[in-house]
Amino acid sequence: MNQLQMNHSLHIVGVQFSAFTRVVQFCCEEIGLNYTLGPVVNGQEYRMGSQAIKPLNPFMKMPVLLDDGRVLYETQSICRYLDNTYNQARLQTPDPWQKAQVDQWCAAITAYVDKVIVRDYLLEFLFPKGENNSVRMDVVTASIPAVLNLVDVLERQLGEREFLVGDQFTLADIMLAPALTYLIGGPNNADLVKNGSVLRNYAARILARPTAKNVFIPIVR
Ligand SMILES: N[C@@H](CCC(=O)N[C@@H](CS)C(=O)NCC(=O)O)C(=O)O
Repeated sequence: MNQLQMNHSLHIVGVQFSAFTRVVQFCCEEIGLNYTLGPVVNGQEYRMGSQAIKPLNPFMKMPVLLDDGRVLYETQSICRYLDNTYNQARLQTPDPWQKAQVDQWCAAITAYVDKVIVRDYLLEFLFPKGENNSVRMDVVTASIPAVLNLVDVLERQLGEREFLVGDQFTLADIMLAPALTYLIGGPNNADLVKNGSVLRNYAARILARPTAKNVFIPIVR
């Protein structure tokens, strides 16, 4: 257990397959924190998207962090809090410009990567909304150009780099990992992220981290 965390209990209210919940979990794993994760706290179930979450998060989104009973929501804020409090901000780099780049990528990933890859593309396969719960292929087809554009943006940013920002693993890599690994493990993945490509090799490096093994597991619903 991380020394500073000795007397604190950390719980991530969320479901493990949720991409944003995985971000916070991956952050805890990278910092070496002791945490629990799940939608049930003291017998109360906080189902995804339900009104039950309102007392914890008025916007009814997961994840929510409970740190010794204190409540914090929004994935980026949770990760920064954990890194600042328990990790001497090592996942954000000491250099102000590099840190701004980390912040920029965290914001862009939250806004655009999540929308394009998770909401508009992958969720159609996970929760199909067509007739008799079939996948709406017209929706999938319409979403693919934006996915390909995003893959291109990420590949350009990575270039020859090992990590998304600068030369160290940061919160930006943590933020991207769940959506990216879902994309690479998902349908049409060989067409969307080519074998041997910069992005696929980067994802493989992230998945090879020892801290990834409890996070990037098959989906249990
Ligand atoms: N801005 C929020 C977004 C979190 C979010 O969209 N969570 C999803 C699960 S990955 C959720 O709670 N969805 C339920 C719903 O929208 O009803 C954050 O960054 O934490």
